[in-house]
Amino acid sequence: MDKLIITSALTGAITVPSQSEHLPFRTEDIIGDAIKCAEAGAASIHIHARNPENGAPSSDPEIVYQIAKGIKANTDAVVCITTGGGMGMTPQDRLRGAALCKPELASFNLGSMNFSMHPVAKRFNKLGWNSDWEKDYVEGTKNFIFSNTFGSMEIFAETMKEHNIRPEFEAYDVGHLHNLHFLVKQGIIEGPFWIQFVLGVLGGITAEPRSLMMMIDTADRLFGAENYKWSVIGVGYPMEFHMASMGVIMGGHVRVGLEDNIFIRRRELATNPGLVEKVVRIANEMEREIATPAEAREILNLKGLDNVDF
Ligand code: KMH
Ligand code: ZN
Repeated sequence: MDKLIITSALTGAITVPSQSEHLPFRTEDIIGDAIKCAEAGAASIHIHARNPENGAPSSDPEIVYQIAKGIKANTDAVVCITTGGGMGMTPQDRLRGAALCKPELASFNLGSMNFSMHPVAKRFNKLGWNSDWEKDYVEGTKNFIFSNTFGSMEIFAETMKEHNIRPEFEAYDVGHLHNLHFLVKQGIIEGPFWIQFVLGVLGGITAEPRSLMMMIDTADRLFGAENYKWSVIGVGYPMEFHMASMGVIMGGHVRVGLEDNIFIRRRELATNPGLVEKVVRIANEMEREIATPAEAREILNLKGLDNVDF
């Protein structure tokens, strides 16, 4: 087995500050968490920008740049910049940060889907929200379609090729793997692939062991096991740790972070470094070694920190 690549997804665009006091949204706090996660064992840091004033998801490329630069100044972790963005952003908005920074990795979402967290709103309608935008944002996901058409996927592919960015393919359901296969057959994308199985989004496949097995079986059949590496993230608690454990024992890789899950144990809020530390403990118990950023670069064949623009 390869050494284990741990990705930390620090803040994302679905968790809102009312859900956790530990969710970083100020630029310096996002950078601070990235440094601590890298020290804890994360080889890759998945970043989104937030409005530093109120914590709302942002597509401002300047903020993305500041975050990426702050991480690079303090760690050699791989920086993976989102192109998934958040609700209300166009594909062009979503690409701006990656196009400016030309990172080693950027997310590449493999299909359109419902993408909802509206059940969370019920709880905070009772408890109260920290900021005005949160209620509308969370409730608004009930009617949100996360748009990744074939037209926009072509644009994502062209832009990433132009800037020599390796895509991290985000697959939320089995059909997304067939979409990737189609893009490959069309000559739009070439292997080998780095695929993140994002399981448990309301609108995608569940974060259950049998769902992950189906994703792996499908990817093996479409691409051949030797032509791709996979990582998994289970959205929500305790699914994040169930999927992490499977990633560890099956030779895949693992993503964790407050972007997708806010608990470390039942009813106990997590911190980003705490989530990485928990995966390291699971991996240690299973005698799976943890990859350094340098080893992750080798495993994923990345262009290196000297070739990014931040
Ligand atoms: N938070 C994940 C469910 C992206 O950034 O491109 C979605 C995600 C997408 O990570
Ligand atoms: Zn993300």
